[in-house]
Amino acid sequence: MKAVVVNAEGNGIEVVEHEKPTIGHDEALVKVEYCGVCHTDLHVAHGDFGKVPGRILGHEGIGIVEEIGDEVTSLKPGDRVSIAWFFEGCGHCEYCTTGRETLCRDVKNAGYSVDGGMSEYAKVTADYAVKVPEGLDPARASSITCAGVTTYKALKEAGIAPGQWIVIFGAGGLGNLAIQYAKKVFNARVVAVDINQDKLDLAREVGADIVINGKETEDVAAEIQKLTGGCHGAVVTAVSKVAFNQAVDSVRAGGTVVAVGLPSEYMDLSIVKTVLDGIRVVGSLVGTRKDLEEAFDFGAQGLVVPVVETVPVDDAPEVFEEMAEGKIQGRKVLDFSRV
Ligand code: 8ID
Ligand code: ZN
Repeated sequence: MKAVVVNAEGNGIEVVEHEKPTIGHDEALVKVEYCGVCHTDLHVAHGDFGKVPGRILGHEGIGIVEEIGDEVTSLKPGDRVSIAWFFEGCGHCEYCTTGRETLCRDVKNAGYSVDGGMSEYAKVTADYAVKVPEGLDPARASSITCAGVTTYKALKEAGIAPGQWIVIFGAGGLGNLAIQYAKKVFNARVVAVDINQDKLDLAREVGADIVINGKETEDVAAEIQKLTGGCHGAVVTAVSKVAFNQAVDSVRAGGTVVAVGLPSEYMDLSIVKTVLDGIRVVGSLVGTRKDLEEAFDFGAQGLVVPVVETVPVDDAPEVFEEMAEGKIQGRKVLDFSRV
């Protein structure tokens, strides 16, 4: 079967012919239809979290269950399911038992610590694969499997209430969905910041009330303070410490900054401002199975419509290059249904 893997040097990707997986008692074999390319795949391919040569990439996978192990009761052949970054937790640690399963210390992550969704067939731990509801287009569902659930969860972490201001830094794959969830699900007022004008045009189209070009605006945080009186929350999906620092200065006293993007850098944090303004800075990692079920449901209701372009699997190397150069609008999704 065809698969997109990290190359032997652990610093890039290649499309290869790969052995089809075999499943264990608690697993299911999925015939993959679509898998989106997330910026995290680029970090993994470049070894930003440690080199993983030979690993099948992908954690925005969607496909149809073809076969189930003899102990599986939660799925049946024909079900449409996700292959997500949160692939499996231990099920019994303090995180798994308190609604914070993505923080499990023995977690498995698709496309990083175990093989992921960028292949014609993938295996999943059946109880951890989330079913895709009827009426949700599978290519669009692929984007919700990471970009959607991650930003939906980040907005929950921001504690944003209807009518309040949220600023989204980075309006790429994650950011454009963050804007949609913020607007349509949380009923917030939304500022979008990006350094590429095409991303801001899309941000406007999907509902941002205010857009700010970080390259052309001298003091982004001051502008946000002037226009909104300070945002109640910020979600940072940009892959740059500049945006993290601007986010801290963009929120009002009592505001929450949710860190989502993964640049390999440190952010500056004024201790005095953090203390005197009572600012909360929190990290947020994808979402639980329940979060994904909810995020899918808002997609199925048509409240959130991921912007996707499907491309042939052989185009994967170009897609990764385009992502590195910031040229993609929404998501490019590898189409395994046509392999
Ligand atoms: O669970 C998580 N925390 C999680 C889940 C999924 C993805 C984290 N991520 C991480 C990815 O690993 C990546 O580091 O979130 C980051 C964004 O992923 P993405 O949305 O898939 O990447 P993208 O489509 O390339 O979008 C990034 C956007 O940031 C803008 C770019 O123009 C682009 O639109 N951007 C950059 I780079 N620097 C900026 C800046 N200084 C900026 N926008 C505003 N200010
Ligand atoms: Zn991702």
